[in-house]
Amino acid sequence: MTTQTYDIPLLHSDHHQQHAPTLETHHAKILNYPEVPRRAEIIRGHLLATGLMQPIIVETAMSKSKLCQTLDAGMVDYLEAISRDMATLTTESLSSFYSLQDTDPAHFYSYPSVFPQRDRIYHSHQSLMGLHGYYCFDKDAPVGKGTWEAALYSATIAHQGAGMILEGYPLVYSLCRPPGHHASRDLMGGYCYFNNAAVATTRLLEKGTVAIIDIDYHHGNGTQEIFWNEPRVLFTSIHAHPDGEYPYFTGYAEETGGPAAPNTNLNFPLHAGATEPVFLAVLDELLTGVRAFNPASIVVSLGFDAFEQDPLGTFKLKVESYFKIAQKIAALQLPTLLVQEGGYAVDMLGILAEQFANGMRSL
Ligand code: SP5
Ligand code: ZN
Repeated sequence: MTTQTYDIPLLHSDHHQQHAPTLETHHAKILNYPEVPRRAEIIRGHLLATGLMQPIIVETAMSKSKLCQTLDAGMVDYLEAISRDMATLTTESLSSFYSLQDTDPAHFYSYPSVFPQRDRIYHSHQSLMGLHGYYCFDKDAPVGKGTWEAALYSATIAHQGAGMILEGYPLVYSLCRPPGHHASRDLMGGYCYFNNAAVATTRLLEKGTVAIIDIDYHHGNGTQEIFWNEPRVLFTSIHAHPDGEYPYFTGYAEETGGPAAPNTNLNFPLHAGATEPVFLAVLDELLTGVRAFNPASIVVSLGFDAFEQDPLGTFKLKVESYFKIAQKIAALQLPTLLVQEGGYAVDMLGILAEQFANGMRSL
């Protein structure tokens, strides 16, 4: 008897471990930062134990010039500069500037405290703190000394995954961390620095049109913005309604694409507490839109925060829901790149990822 192994490439790297903020604020309350290194470690460990996956360690970072085919060079350079600056901090320099913070430089993360509006800047020079806010849309993209490498390798994992799809693999799992879908060309936020799914999509455009299916609980405002006016990319998303959920300003069904790309943006906002039947019915509608677009390949922005146990979400998806969602996406029978986004019920993430990978096996 031969044992059949099903080898889905699983691309990952250890560099994310050096990006580990511990705190975020919410209405002036200090909370634990939910986007922790263990998220990726649990998924990697669990998926490798299934025997479904072929592990590939990404060892070489993509070039900045490739990154800047999708992202703004000023933002990329800035993240590198501030992250390297953080590495030069000493306990003395820290305590004099940030007397209220943790004064261990290894644990220090810079948070923006002002968000300069771009039509209200009168001087070409800006301080590092001014620039941090300049490249953020919220306060939830803290930068430490390991953040640059983590973000760069996360984007590289997505880029290399797209390369494997171009080589002919039907299904690839890019285990990106930090996540990316809230970040746009020139703005970071929502635990996101570089938009990994967008970097992958840009590369996949070599092969033809691309449809992005974003099932993270939160709207992928960054991805939507990057491809807003791009007729070769269909962005589709199911997420919590922006009236009551982060990111609050995008995700409405009325957002359908820019003047050069009408009807290439499909948003399906759901009310808080949405259950599996509601989610799957809307997914069918979304997939009808994807089929009509007739893409050459698919990028799934794979968040697990619509799961019922997620501490940030309100949806009620079950473990098996992720198998069913994947089956429906696999039924498109198109080359598919999975790009890891959010999901904060950390102990369950491996199980959810396995369900999803199993559901995709008909590809
Ligand atoms: C990639 C991704 O999933 N980013 C999500 C960013 C969500 N940020 C909003 C944080 C809201 C504060 N947390 C409240 C915890 C309630 N238990
Ligand atoms: Zn999310």
